[in-house]
Amino acid sequence: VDRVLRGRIDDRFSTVHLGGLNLDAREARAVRRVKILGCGTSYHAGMIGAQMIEELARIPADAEPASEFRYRNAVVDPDTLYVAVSQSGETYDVLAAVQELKRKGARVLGIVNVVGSAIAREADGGMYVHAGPEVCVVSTKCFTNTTVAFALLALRLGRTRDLSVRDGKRIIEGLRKLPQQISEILKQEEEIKALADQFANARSMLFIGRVRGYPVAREASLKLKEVSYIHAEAYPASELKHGPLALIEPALPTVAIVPDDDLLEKNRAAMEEIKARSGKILAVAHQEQEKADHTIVVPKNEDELDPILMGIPLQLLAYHTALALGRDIDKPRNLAKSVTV
Ligand code: F1P
Repeated sequence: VDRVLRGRIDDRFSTVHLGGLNLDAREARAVRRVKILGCGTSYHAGMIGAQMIEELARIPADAEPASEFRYRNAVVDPDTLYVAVSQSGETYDVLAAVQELKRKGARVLGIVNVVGSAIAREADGGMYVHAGPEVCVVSTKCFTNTTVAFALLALRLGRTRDLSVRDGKRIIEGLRKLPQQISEILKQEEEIKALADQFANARSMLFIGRVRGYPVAREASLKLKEVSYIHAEAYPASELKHGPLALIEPALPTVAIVPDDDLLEKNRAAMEEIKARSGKILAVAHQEQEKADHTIVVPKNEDELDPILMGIPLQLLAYHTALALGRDIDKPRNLAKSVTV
């Protein structure tokens, strides 16, 4: 995170790599919509990015799996800014989507980790996320850094729009707090390991989150699947009552993302529904949650930046659950460092 932030807030992107954003103030103002494409973890980081862009720049934004986008003859719109996200920079579904977009005349930015990779070379501009060359198959640091890069992109777009100077400063201060806050979360590793030892017996787990918490729930469920091979499903908390409540029973633990924001009471009500059906709950929250059997308390940041921190303890939970089950975390089965077909 330090590496993404260092110099990149103050220089207003002028020296950010991949050629920089390659988007002057007039062009940034002309963007009517942002469409983010990525696969797996990168798609989830893009979901967080889309929310940041809507909240901070008030530009309609959404994320879609590149693997779907490339097959559906999508409308390519000249006023849309496309952003391709990839840790490896080689994922074929993302690359194919970028090439198709470029053929149709779209402007495509890349948010990529591996320097000089295929997607970085194809993109019209963008950012490297500096998550290090040692990244393993399962993306963790890169997820965090990509979300930080999106916060910077949202600020950059917001500066040409509705973002007030006060809000801009507030977010920059928040970003600067992240490295320290992440260290605080990592200090809870022993406690998280003890929880993981309990969850290693589960056959399946449910992850819920609402709005900002939903991409976090999705990513946490993907991490658990990838490294522990425990079945996990992520649901928007608001969709629980539209079907999945039928699944709740003591043998299906739920991980609930419960940030201290204006949706706190709604999220508490969702936990109550689960408790009423004897479901076990692990909450990730900014304060102890009475309805939960366990709470992992994470430091509070600005509301828009909370998702960056809330995924980290759940990466650790997946890691320790996999370790408890004797899985090979660095070489998860059926998973490649970059999916090139
Ligand atoms: C995308 C991805 C990863 C996942 C695994 C397979 O990779 O789905 O999120 O953890 O490595 O590929 P990338 O495009 O971000 O390199």
